[in-house]
Amino acid sequence: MRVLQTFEPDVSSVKLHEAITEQGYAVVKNLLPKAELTELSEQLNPHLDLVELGDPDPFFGHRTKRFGALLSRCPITRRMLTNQLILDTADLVLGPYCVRYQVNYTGVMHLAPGETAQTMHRDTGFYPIQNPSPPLTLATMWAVTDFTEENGATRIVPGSHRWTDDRTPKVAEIVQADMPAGSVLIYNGSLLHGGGANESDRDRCGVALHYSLGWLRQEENQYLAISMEEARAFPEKVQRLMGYDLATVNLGFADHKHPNDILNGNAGNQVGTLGNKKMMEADNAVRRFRVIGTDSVGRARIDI
Ligand SMILES: O=C(O)CCC(=O)C(=O)O
Ligand SMILES: [Fe+2]
Repeated sequence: MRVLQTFEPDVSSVKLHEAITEQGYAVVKNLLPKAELTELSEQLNPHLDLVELGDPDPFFGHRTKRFGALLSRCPITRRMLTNQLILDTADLVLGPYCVRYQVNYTGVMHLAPGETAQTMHRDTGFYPIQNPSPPLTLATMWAVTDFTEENGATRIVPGSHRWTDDRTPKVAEIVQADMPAGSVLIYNGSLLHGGGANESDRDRCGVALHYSLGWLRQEENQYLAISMEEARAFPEKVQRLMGYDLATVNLGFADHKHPNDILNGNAGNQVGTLGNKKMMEADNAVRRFRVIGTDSVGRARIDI
């Protein structure tokens, strides 16, 4: 069994960036303070109670409860989303490839006893970009309960974010993100991974908050998942991450006005600034993607 790459909460973002670049992931133990973990559970529970098991799609799991719109349903996730260590790490991982990164997905993955292992996949599978590619998304999976090998801790394949699409992992290449509640698994969305099998007699609960390059379509549509009225009351940092911001100069405006001004009712009737000199400079510094092949390659989901 390979050893899981785990860090203490005082780890630097530089170290995490290094680990994620090299191995595709890092685990930070106990990053969420106990009081916040309790608050998170309390905010999740009423919603979990309403979800029925039995999703017909095996990928989503017959014994897994899922729901999204977490920035609305669980206010504490707004704080988790803007955790400084995570944002500093996202700046380093995603920053070179976009002017702004954004929320890609928010959701709960709650595995009841008896759930089987999920198909190994890349979260970036729906973007028609061959692997290996530069980072497209950065995922965080926060352990709400302990994650153990027995209860279905996320299975990951270290280094697989650098693999080509046709490579299948061997069992010996898989590691489980065994971590205590309050810890977080941070991974490049191109890393092969999947939920584990829950062979324990307790639920395994995780909260996923994903980020993506600002010029990609978001997996969870934040503008529909959360009403504008509600988003208006969020901290501006959260609003901007949701997408109420320009992704770069002239990208993401509404009626030729800045989306954050539209949201907050500050746009007026004038055409707004759709980027400034600083943003243009940042845009010029973004690394360019170059297409080196156009072969048709299938979207790999691997049962292992
Ligand atoms: O539940 C997990 O540990 C991972 C789930 C996952 O990767 C997914 O649903 O995309
Ligand atoms: Fe996934």
